[in-house]
Amino acid sequence: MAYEQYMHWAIELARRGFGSVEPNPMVGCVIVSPSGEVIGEGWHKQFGKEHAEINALKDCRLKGLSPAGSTVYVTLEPCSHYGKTPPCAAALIEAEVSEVTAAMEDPSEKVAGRGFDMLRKAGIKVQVGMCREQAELLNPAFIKQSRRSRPWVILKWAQSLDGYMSETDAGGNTVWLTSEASRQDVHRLRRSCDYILAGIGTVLADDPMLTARPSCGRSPHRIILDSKLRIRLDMKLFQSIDAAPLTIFTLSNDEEKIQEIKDCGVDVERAQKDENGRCSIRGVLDKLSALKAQRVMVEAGPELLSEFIRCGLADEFWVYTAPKLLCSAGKDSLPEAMAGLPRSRLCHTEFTPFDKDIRFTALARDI
Ligand code: AOF
Ligand code: ZN
Repeated sequence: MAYEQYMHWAIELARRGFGSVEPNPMVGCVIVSPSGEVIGEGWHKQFGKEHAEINALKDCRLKGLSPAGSTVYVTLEPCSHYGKTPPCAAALIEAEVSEVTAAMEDPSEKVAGRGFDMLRKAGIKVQVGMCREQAELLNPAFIKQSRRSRPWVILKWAQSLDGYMSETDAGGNTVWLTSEASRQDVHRLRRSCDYILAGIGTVLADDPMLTARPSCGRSPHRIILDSKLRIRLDMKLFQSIDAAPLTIFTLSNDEEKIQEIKDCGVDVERAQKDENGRCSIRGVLDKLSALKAQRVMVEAGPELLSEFIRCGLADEFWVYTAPKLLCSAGKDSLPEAMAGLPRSRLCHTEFTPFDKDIRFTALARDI
């Protein structure tokens, strides 16, 4: 096996943590014997639980093999700190491995090169940078938050083949456009995010809960942009406060309604006004940055989605296309809302089938 193949496998293992490890990074690790045999595999499986290296060492020992003298391929610098778990660098030293090949440094303040220093001081050979770009793509939000203290914004929407976002039945109720498989995938995406943001238009039209189901212990904090405070207290968002916190950003001065909302255990924040007299999305993102938000998902209608794109605030896209033609020139037409936007230079595009739907994912720019 060429050496890069070991790192490719570690990257594949890392991906298995998606939707369970955040806000920690996804990390994978492969332990290779001097004869080139993979003797241990591990990945970070759940937030707060063992890191990838510890799981790989455990795997090795469970097979009755010794990691002494081996080479460790890991997608991120082994940590040096006592967090929810003891430092991985110390565990690798104790295991007497000979070499550590890491794809990238850990950019977070608490590690930032100290893991490599510990290993080198213990006489372990350290190499950094193998498959760096692919490893960085595993954790763009973690990297952006560590380096620039700004959240990573993911725009998600579902559409018909002809670019409409909602379908209504004869009674005027919104019906699902995409398959059950796509919807399950969306819930995993929600679990990977710390905040989920929607506009009041979507809330009034769909009465969504915006929680992750099943939550597996993690459902994003819900943010609603509602400049005129049109939200109603009987909406599902209010009935699911125990499942996930809810904050409403508004420009309204209706103190009575604000108090009523607050009495339900919901936070109400004053938004800044943008040039169109609506809640400023930049202002909201500034507030979320101050709260160290890492992954902010936007599940909104075409207007708010295109506003994020127009302002250059979108980092990543998740678009589910269902094999349906709605042919209804309704308000929720994406082509209309997005016409005139600067031509995007999407990169790292991927197409994945979900039952009869296609999921398209892309980054707005290179990381
Ligand atoms: C590693 N291997 O698999 C991961 C690392 O709170 P803790 O103890 O879980 O530490 C979380 C931090 O550890 C996280 O912010 C990142 O810097 C690093 N993640 N490090 O050696 C891993 N997931
Ligand atoms: Zn660690």
